[in-house]
Amino acid sequence: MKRLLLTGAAGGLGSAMRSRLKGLAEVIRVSDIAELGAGAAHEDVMQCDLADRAAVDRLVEGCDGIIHLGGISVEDKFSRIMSANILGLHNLYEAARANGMPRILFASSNHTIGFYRQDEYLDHEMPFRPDGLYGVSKCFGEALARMYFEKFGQETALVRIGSCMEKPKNHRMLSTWMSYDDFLSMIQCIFQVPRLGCPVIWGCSDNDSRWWDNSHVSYLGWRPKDNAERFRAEIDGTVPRPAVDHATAVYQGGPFILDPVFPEE
Ligand code: NAI
Ligand code: 15L
Repeated sequence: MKRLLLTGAAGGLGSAMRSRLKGLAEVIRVSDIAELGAGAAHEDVMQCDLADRAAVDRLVEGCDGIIHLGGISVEDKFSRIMSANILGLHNLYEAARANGMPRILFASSNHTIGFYRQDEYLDHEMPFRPDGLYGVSKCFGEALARMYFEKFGQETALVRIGSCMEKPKNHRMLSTWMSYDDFLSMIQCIFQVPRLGCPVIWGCSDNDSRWWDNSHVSYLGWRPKDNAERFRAEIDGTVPRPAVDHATAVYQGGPFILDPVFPEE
């Protein structure tokens, strides 16, 4: 691949993946609304607000692949979610359509299905049950990507990320955790597989207590290697376990279930 675009490169996950992407393409174009500093030799830095249509067109021009992590990543006011995750995503797909339809990895979220219970095992065909406006915006993103696939053939991996961070932080994340190494190997599979289509991919490691079934995407060749179980003793010893009937222990969305719908003021 010649040029791979990473949006959200200044964020938690973006900065963790940024250096790991070296070698996946000749140039990694890193972008965020936030300041990114100087790029490495293999990087091309472009600051960009996803809500700015013309700027997003320039951002996507010349790219053969897009890892789209940019946007609002937690519950927030609808106006902020709308600008980054709804308008911003539409801008990205229109820019992709005008620029040769580079394959896209869309960072969707487990909060599209947060109201399923933790004792349910989900496949990719279960209906959405978003747990807030943030989750709703990710449902919109998945639907938008699906429409661009059916109508124009634009390929996207709809990656419903669980909790991608260095290590799980609580009991829920023993189910939802995805290691950076497993995310990287997923990215490699997504951009290398001859035909991707527009699949939902559950973004979690090979956790003993996972809730999600990825058997429909075995054609990708992705085999996660990590397992959150190795952190169980540490979490049992350091993190208080919520009461069994507390929302964070009942629903897959965990604490997001309890977020209010924020007023616009
Ligand atoms: P983050 O909040 O740390 O990073 C998001 C980045 O997007 C930030 O650097 C922010 O400046 C940028 N951004 C926000 N609005 C923007 C706009 N209008 N234009 C351009 N850039 C904008 O989030 P994190 O944890 O790095 O997540 C990355 C992506 O993965 C997000 O889309 C999030 O929804 C998704 N995700 C992450 C999970 C995780 O465990 N880290 C779990 C599920 C989904
Ligand atoms: C998400 O969608 C968030 O972006 C991230 O910050 C984590 O909280 C994650 O879900 C999670 O559910 O753990």
